Amino acid sequence: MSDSFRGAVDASDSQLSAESAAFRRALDVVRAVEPRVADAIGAELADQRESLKLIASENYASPAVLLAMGNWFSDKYAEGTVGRRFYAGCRNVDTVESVAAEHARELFGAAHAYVQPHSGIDANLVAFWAVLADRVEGPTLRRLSARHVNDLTEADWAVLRRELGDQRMLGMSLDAGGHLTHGFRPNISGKMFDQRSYGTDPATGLLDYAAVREAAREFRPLILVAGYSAYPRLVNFRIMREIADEVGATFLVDMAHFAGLVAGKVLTGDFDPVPHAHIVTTTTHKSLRGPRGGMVLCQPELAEQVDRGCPMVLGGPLPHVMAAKAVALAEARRPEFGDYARRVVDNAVALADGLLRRGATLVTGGTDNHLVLLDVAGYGLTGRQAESALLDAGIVTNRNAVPRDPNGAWYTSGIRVGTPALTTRGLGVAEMDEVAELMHTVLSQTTAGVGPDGSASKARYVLEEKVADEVSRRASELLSGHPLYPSVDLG
Ligand code: DSN
Repeated sequence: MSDSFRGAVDASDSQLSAESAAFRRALDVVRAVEPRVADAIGAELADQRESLKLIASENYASPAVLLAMGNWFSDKYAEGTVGRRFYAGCRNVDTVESVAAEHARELFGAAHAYVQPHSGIDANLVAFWAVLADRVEGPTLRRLSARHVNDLTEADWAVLRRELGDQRMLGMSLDAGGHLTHGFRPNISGKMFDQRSYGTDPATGLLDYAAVREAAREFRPLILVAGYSAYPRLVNFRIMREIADEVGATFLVDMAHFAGLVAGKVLTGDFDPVPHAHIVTTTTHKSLRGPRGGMVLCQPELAEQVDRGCPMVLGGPLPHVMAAKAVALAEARRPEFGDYARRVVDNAVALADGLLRRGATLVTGGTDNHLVLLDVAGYGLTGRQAESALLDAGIVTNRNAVPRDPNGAWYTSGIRVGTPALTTRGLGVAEMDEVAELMHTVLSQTTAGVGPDGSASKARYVLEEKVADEVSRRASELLSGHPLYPSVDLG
């Protein structure tokens, strides 16, 4: 495993064997009850070891993070917050929640951290409700802010819906790389808010701050959202905050994708959202390399409302996951994590360069962060065809819309790739050229297929088995130099 990962878990030889023993025995216990589950867990490790994981939102958590989740905290209810629970017996939950929040505050330089959200969507919902409660005037909202949500009657809810009215949210458009939870219809945020989006410059693919300012002046949103899941460049949060201030908006940044780059101090100054935003949301499992989950950081004036996240919009906290968040955040405070974050970006730039040299088209022409967005139309493919062909060759990616995508959000014209996982595994800049070569080989040798009636298909494709097999062999060879979880031998 990579030096950075060794550093992150500080693994000595004796710990390595301890990890093998821990996972083996845990699986034996599971196997005694339901062997199919134990087998699937083992098979998942084997699959992850064998595939070239380029999904930009995935990573590999350390054994310490994984082990922190499998314990008795899973049995505990702990609605409420530290020291103010709706259940008795939460003293140990209070400990892990406090430790996780302390690490989060220190790591990100945040005034307040709320570590209960179960996912990024949940973190955003907590943040949206906190802003609504803080900003929207109305007697029912005020009562809601002051009391337990269960105290509201049906009549209260009817009044509340009227009070909320059509609050406005301005966020990045989905096809420019924004996220569903930033006010789009398939998500509840699209029903809670009257949403408008800002896109990117058609010529450069870059965020156009003048256009954002113009949209904000015209639309006057309650919340201005920045953050993305498929934009390969940096966002200047200082400028975005200036725009928010000019129109009286609360500035919210969803840093789910790049939290690890903020934690590792690769994104600083204007590019660090924490000093500029009123409220920041994130997941903990992407570039931050923690357990699956979410988190909210905010300025002091929003802290009380944010802490009402459970039970306002969240189910009972997951104390076992908060324990794992605490471990991951402690790991991210180590100097090695800064090296890791820098190498994530170096690798993404090297991968982009390798693809460009082979003639690929990249949205914005490259990357400044952890992800690269390929427009695969140049290969004569849809994103769906490219994703499937790459998977046949052991390369795991996901299809993604590109700006103004003619194939829509289902078939798409793009493939999004990211380097957080391969960097954890220890691959470096030199190996990114081979990854680019493997991807290009598959994409250039795949052709679009036809449907049963002979018409062009957006899903079917043709890739010779021998090409897929050869790429798969080369990918395995590349990965064999960087074994995944070498400290874990399931036997
Ligand atoms: N599903 C995540 C991603 O892949 O980017 C975002 O929620």
